[in-house]
Amino acid sequence: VPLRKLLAVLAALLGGACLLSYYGSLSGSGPDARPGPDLRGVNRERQRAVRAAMKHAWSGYRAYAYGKDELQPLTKSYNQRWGSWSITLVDALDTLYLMGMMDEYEDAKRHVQTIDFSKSPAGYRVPVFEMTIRALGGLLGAYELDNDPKLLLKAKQVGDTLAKAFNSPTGLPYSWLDLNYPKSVVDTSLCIAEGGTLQLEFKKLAQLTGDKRYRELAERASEAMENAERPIKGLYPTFIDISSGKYNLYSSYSVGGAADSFYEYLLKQHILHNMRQPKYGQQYVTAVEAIKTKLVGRTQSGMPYLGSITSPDAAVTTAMEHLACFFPGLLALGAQAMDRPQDLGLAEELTRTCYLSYKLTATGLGPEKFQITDRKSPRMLPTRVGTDPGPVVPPSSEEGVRITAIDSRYILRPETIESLFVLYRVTGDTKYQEWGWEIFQSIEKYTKADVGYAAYEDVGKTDPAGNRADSMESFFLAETLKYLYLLFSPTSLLPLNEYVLTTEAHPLRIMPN
Ligand code: DMJ
Repeated sequence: VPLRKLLAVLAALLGGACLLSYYGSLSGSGPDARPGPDLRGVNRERQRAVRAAMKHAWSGYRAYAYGKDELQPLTKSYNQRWGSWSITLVDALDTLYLMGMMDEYEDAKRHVQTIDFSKSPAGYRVPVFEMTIRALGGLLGAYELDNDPKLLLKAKQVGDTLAKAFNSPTGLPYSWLDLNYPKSVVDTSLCIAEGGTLQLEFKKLAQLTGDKRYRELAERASEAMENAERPIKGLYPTFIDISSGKYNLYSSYSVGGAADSFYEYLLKQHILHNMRQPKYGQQYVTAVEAIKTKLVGRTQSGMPYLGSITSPDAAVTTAMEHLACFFPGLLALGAQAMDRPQDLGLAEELTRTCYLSYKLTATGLGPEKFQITDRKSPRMLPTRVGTDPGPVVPPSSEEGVRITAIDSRYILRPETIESLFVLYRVTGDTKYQEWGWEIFQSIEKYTKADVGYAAYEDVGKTDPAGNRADSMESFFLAETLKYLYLLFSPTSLLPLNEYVLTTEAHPLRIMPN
């Protein structure tokens, strides 16, 4: 006990993460349990720099937007576009904790007690998916680290509010809730990310409260999505009708926005259940096989990207969304968790594509949507429908390809850094740390404002003053900075054989079954 105490005090003095296990344990098994890099070296410096970025983001929020939803960094003001649930503060709790910013954490935790998650302003419609991943996930993630029962009570309050959305004929949740009316807002169409990204949070809430009702709601939604008829085995149309439970067969198929985290939660539910409920693992594997065949395109020289299709036989589109850049990390996590080494090569190639989408712009920031083409033969390869693109030789140098922004904004999103983090954990290859450090420096150079960090309008333009936008999304603190911090930390900080990270990067302990 005295040694552990001493370590804890040392940890606090060093200003690193406050988790005793961070310093006190390198136990576990599997590739993820390798001892991490020496924190006295360059990664210690990098970790400090990321922590300083979090301090800057938080102190801006604290000074100009405390208790409000989002800081508006350029006008030094705030907005309440998330129903006045202090969303930045709630989403950032576990990042503060992990980085050992304990004064800020305790201060934020006190504020949480003042939020009434059963109410929202007149006329405001609560977005069920966003509030699940940001508010419920944020409170659960903090509770998993800190064990303060007051956090769990607040998580329960959020869960009880959001549970009202499942009151539909099919069990699929409504997208929006108006808490000032007796019923949910009745809408018909739901995207699969909305229906399939509640399961980790609701199942964890059921485990921690002992109330199985939350788990049943999540499972009923999953079953409705799994059992509805679909034309392509393993792929799910992006939209489903809430009342009939039928997919809209004219919607597109992709792993980008509106679909992304649906696929993520197939694998992550399997992991959360400690691999003891094989059906989610099987669904994930079937999905991955279909995604590899239908949604991976290649340039002439073989650089892969992730596009979308609009019908079973259509060619994959040539545009890739930043949002889809989470997928290489998921593939790598699945390669490890499902013992599918055959997925790792594609995971590495796609991570490189996402990294190049940053590296090859003028700012080193990645666009919201882009096309990757070869410099020599910029025409895209006609897509081979119905075949796994298979191994091909990538261009010999990074200069062999070009990035064209289709939507040139960078809104402080995390997905590429998330994949760098997972790839680093799974492969141990330190090039992912180097790539993450490059990206972090671009974030510092172009998006850091006097107060907080600001979204960027055009990654092709190097004039920060003319390109910063007055927005700092909560996921910048919840995800982008957390993944960067973890990338430079020992692997014993949130080992992936003990925790699963939600789509908003909130850590949940893997359950016994
Ligand atoms: C986050 O809120 C979540 O990762 C979500 O699943 C989609 N992407 C945003 C951040 O880009």
